[in-house]
Amino acid sequence: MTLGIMRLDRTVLRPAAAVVCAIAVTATKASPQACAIQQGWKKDFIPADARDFSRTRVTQSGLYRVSIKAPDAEPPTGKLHEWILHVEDTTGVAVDGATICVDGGMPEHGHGLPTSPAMSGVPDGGDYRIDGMKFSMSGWWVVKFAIQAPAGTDSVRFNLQLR
Ligand SMILES: [Cu+2]
Repeated sequence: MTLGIMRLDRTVLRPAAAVVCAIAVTATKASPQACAIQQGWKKDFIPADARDFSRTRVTQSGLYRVSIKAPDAEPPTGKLHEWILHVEDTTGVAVDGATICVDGGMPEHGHGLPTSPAMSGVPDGGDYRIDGMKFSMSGWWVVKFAIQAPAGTDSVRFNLQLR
């Protein structure tokens, strides 16, 4: 079975997640706490018929509403690209000044993203640019964002089915 491989991957990928956080923190001079809650995506296994592929989702504790504004269509595989993530509170007011950490992977395969995406630039009207996104293959991917802002730290996950 693949259990042995998954366990190995988890061990190997932990330093990679720490690197993602370090980059994000350097870019925004924020505390590293926002990254601490993002490590659980591999345990969030969802059966195929129960996966929600919405582009807009409310964070786990209900603090923020997060949308993938770009790419418009299905993200490419095997190609470096950027995402624009929109963050607002649940009344629709844009949230600027957040620190966003990125993690993700394929729960069915036990591997993470091939790159270490991080937010870059200054958020504008609740829009955050995430650089360095890349998906190495087709299939079910989970991308998880940890969002730290004055209203609190929360996380949101998106499911993607890439062809
Ligand atoms: Cu895979």
